[in-house]
Amino acid sequence: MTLSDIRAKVEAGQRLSFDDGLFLENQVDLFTLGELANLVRERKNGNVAYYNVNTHLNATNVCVYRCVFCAFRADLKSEKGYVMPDEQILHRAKEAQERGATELHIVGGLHHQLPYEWYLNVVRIVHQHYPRLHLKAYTAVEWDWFARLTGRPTKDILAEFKDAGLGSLPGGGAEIFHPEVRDIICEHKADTDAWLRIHREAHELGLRSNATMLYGHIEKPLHRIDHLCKLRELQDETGGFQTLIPLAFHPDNTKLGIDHKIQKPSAITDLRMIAISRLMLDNFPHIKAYWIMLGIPTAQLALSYGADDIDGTVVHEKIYHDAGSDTPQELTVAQLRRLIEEAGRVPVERDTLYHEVIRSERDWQTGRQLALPVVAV
Ligand code: V47
Ligand code: SF4
Repeated sequence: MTLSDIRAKVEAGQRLSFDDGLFLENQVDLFTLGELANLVRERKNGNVAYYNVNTHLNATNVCVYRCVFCAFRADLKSEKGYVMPDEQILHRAKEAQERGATELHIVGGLHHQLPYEWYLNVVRIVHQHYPRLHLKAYTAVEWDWFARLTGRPTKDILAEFKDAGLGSLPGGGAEIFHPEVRDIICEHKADTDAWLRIHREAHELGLRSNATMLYGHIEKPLHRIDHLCKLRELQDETGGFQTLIPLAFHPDNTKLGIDHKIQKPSAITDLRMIAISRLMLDNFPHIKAYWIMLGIPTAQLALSYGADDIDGTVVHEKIYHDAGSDTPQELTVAQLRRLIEEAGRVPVERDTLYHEVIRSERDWQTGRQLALPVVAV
């Protein structure tokens, strides 16, 4: 295999193999990766870069699990631990609505004592009071926890939440699927089969979802390519994934960072991950450069290395800021648009399901569907 073979495949829109992926990882320089990934990116999404107006809600940080990469979690009795009362949750949703947000991104810890009904209630009350907010809620790890709490199948639980107002699933909890890594960084929580099964079930129920990959710690190129191939396989089956968000490990305040003396990945690694993800995931419509995690300059560059989305205004972010991120908590729409334009792309506001948002001030309407997934659910 040579670079020209891979280039020919990319130009012809053909799928890259696992071995092609390893070749990209081990033998191809950043600029060539960027050139090839940009070809795919522009073929799929033209010159557009998407953003959305959203807010995060982490209703509790208390967590029974102890993923060694996580600086967000708190022990049950720790001073750092919190559980938001309903009033605070509704206040956060009200604030989001008043700012013109179209989406609330809801994830958190798996609390030792809170019952299943508490998590359901979060979605139910927010949806009842603010039905226009799309609720992108709970990772596969949380759905797996709800099944453990109730003894019920995850698909039933997803269906119950959908009736209560759940709009889609975020991509968290995927980390690295390969057991050589997963067994070290988060051996106790939902395993790979569970993560993939839950996303399959969500897609079967007509819910769309995102996927993530946590890189820049103890994983090797083969683990990352294996991860991407597993996601691609499920997407072939269901077509329900919208975007992959490659997540750079932030080591501050984490056991993994301290034990393995890990430095935050460099901008070069970040851009390589974005480009390789774009090249391997031929059936994912979007690749997201999450600005909170990458920092603004790298997120801007990523828009020329395969990414077509930079996530949203965000406002209240804890997972990365607890782990040492020095990005701001919030970007205004004007700032998001300017950073996209500066990168030479055309900013387009999207809703969670990639419909265009047509806005006059804080009022908004949903427009046409943008860049659909390749396979219909
Ligand atoms: O699953 C936790 C990661 C994820 C650290 O779906 C860390 O649109 C780096 O999934 N360093 C949660 N990463 C965040 C997430 C996400 C973010 C933005 C958009 C979407 C979406 C999803 O954060 C976790 C884990 O992989 N994470 N701690 C850390 N120290
Ligand atoms: Fe808990 Fe999620 Fe942190 Fe793991 S990553 S310790 S499941 S909050």
